[in-house]
Amino acid sequence: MLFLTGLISHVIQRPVGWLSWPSRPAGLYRVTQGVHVATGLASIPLLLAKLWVMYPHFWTWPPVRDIAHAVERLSLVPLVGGSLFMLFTGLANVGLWYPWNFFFPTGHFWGAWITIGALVVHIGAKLALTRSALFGARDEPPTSKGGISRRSFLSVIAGTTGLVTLTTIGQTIGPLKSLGILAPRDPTVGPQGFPVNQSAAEAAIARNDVGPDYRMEVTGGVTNPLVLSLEDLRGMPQHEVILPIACVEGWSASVRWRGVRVIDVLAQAGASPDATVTVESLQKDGIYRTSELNSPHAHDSDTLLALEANCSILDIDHGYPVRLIGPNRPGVMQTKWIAKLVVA
Ligand SMILES: Nc1nc2c(c(=O)[nH]1)N[C@H]1C(S)=C(S)[C@@H](COP(=O)(O)O)O[C@H]1N2
Ligand SMILES: [Mo]
Repeated sequence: MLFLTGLISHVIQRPVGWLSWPSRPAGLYRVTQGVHVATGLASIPLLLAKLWVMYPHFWTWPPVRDIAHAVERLSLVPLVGGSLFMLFTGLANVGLWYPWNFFFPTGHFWGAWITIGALVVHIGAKLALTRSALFGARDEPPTSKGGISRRSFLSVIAGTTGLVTLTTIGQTIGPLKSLGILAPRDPTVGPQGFPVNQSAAEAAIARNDVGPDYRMEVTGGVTNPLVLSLEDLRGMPQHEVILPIACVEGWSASVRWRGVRVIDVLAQAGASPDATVTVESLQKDGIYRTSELNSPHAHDSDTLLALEANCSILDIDHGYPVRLIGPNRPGVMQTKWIAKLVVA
């Protein structure tokens, strides 16, 4: 589950030819990513408990009995190392803490393949061992640990896992909000009633860039390139839609957006009906300054160039003057402070 939901998030952000992530259902990514982060957090006590129980077995003698046993033991290095790496990097990312010098998504992605590969090898070797154990001596699992019974040990672990889940999913699931004491974000706190990820100051957006001289360009493969002022955009038909910002860090918040449909702008520019679009920000650097609208996302009537959130003009930290908002997209692809739409 953890592996699959993670893979989904990865593939959406780095599109591959054979998969075009749909724009519907609008809240799907919110669910897959919420599940990813919640199951990841819940796995932490499970992994620690498993290591605690297995620890004495790491030192058994002789270290290797036969080939299957050697494979099983060797696979533990990437399995244990990988699992610890995945849960640590995931937790740190949720806490916006990066005590390493690789790019988090890349490291977390390759770590996942190593861990899952090691798990498959480990289970394969274990099956071979179990089969031979049926005919030979048996390796009894520990029935108690430091004086506590197996049963109470298991209930402590189940309890801890449940507690972690209850105290963190409140960041997404409204009715559990009051229990969310360990939740890294409160989805209701921030300008206009929802959180900010990367403020205008952090993105080095200058006041000047978003003043009266602001223009949004529509260029690339179009018959009628556009240069639109904020007034031009306000003069076009406005649409309202309630869509979540669903951040990869696991929090999400529903917001009422108002603005211009991307399809209306594409039609005015004379883009082809299967056009894809690169959305570019005024932000000068940083990896999240652009995002791709694949064809289903570019042509969804709920994909907006938002000018307002929750019934007031966008706060500069939420992307004033214009930000992208579309159904079923990861937060990182809801580009703020739009400068340009480049059509392909
Ligand atoms: N230009 C730009 N747009 C951006 C980002 C960014 O760093 N730069 N961060 C993204 C991320 S990770 C998220 S979760 C959403 C958050 O939007 P909000 O700050 O309005 O809640 O904006 C996205 N848009
Ligand atoms: Mo995000």
